Amino acid sequence: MKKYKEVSIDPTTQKMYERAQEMGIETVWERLEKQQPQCGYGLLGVCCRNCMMGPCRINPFGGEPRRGVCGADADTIVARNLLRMIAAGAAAHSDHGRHVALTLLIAAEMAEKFKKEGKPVLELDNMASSTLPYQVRDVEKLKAIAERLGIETEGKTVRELAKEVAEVALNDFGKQDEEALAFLKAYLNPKTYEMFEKAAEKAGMPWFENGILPRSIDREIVESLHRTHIGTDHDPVSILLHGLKTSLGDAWGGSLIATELQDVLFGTPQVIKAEANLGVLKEDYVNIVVHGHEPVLSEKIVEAAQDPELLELAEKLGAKGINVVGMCCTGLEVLMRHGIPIAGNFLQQEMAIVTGAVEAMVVDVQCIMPATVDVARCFHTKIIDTSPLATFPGAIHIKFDERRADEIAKEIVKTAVENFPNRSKVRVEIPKEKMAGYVGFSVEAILKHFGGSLKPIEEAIVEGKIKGVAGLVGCNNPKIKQDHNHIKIANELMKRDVLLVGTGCWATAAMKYGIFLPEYADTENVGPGLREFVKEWGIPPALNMGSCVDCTRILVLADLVARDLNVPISALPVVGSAPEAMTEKAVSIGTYFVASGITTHLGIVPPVLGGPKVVKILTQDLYDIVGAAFIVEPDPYKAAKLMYDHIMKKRKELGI
Ligand code: XCC
Ligand code: SF4
Repeated sequence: MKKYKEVSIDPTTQKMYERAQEMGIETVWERLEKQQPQCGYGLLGVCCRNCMMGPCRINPFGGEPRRGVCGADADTIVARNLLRMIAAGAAAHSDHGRHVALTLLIAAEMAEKFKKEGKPVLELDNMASSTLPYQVRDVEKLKAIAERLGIETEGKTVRELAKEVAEVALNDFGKQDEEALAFLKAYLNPKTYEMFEKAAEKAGMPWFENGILPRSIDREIVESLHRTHIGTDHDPVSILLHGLKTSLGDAWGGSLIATELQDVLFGTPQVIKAEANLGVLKEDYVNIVVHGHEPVLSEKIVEAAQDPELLELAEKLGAKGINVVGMCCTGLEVLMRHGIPIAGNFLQQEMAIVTGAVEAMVVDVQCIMPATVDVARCFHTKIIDTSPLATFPGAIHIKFDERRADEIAKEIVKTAVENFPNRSKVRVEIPKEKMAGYVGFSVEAILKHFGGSLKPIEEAIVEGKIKGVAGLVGCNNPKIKQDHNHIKIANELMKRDVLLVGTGCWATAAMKYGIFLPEYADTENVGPGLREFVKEWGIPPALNMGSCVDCTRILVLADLVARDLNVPISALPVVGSAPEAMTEKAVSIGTYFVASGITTHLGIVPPVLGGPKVVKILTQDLYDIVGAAFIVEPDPYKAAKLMYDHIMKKRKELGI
């Protein structure tokens, strides 16, 4: 058993972890311990299970066996395994994006149907009718997207535009021509586009049509599985090039579509103050935790929790009200748009249940541990799974259907409310710690804050007040003390006058320790230049840009600067980092950052060290192919230094 201080730097996690131990509840940290020692072949990436002649593994010390039964060597196996990770990560993001595009289409089609049935026409044409399960909340953004995509907007209703934009998005998933994605073409600056076109040629593989420009989101994912099937692609260079291509289909396709169309449906985030950490759970309230990734669900739960009938029921059952809080990325979605408090990041999902104060944890897809069901059994908490593609044995299944979204969301909230009397009051212990912070820094909100352009940031960079920008993203991983590396790397960069933008579980971590408060600039963790800049503009030294699909907001921001300077993204003094990476999605994000030209640090060594050629490509050769590469460094201090050095190198190259 671990000491509580070893698992996390977060006092709420420490307390709840101790409590779990006292109660004999097994958590992620015990399960990790039981897995020790973890398989060395797996850690190095040299085991292959891609066919039934195997499983095969390569001797990492250079002796026999040097090849799998089919003859594949260590580099082939490592590259194939990595490509499969990228493909799975891209699939998760992109399927999420598809779901959003389908929701927009369904809403537009329902508006059309209702109109034919003689319901109020104007409201439906504007898609602002409350009879629709989903409306268009940001008409301006819808128009802006349509214009980028080259869709004629003149004289069209919101409904027609929504339908057309959704159709272009959906076409990007399954089209069969060789053209790059419509969304990529609409969003990417020409200089970076050119780099994508030429990347494969530079890598000595001119037969890659379109270079590493993705043709369709699904196709590149399918091709990843095809290439890695036994007896297909064996050259680590071409396998990895296709990895870049697949990840770019995520970045400039699936994830981008998710972010952009979520903004259309639910509103583009604007700066707003909110709170984070387990202290946001309320003793006298029905507590509902929305956990997972898709706001198509969590938005509706937030709405349903304001239903007067359900509020009345909650009071009747002895609660003061209904308190919806978030967890992981779907928590960030409702945090960014409505200031709904966020209870924690990935490693706090079990901890939230251990408070004994959660009536229901409502989950959709991704990053939800099946263990939540086991922990919930020790309390009255109900785990409610909602996605037809994610079922948890032992949970309550209330599967979601967008067409009946309101009805189902109410049913879910009612289930939670009715569970309130089952709470054992003596078994409730909510840690009091929580922290305020400003969130909602969409690209639009940033532009608005700086008076319509990024000039003030660019000038501060040129002057040297800010040395550059770092995009910090990604998960928690129990192999690292929770949030430790997130915060250390953040502080070390801010000390060196690097402005931070970030998403995902990093953003929740940063918020918990006050980094999203403008006052944080007064601490010793922020350098004098950055301090002066953020004080002048009244912003915190780090900007929360949202969930993990919102990493595309970081890309769009970088793209705008690249356009202003007429250079590819790779020329900018910008770096990325996933200090506590865990998921396959994080692998896809890291890869698409690098492919897009942003050198990216990983704080967890991915399973690639068994393939020396692969390691060389990822950490060196990619500089010549896409102008960026990976930095792998588990030590947060060294990592921050390496990232800073990269920023300074880019400044020098730009002559600033
Ligand atoms: Fe999951 Fe998105 Fe990672 Fe957190 S950061 S552990 S992916 S919730 Ni996206
Ligand atoms: Fe072994 Fe080759 Fe089959 Fe992989 S594909 S399991 S290396 S025989």
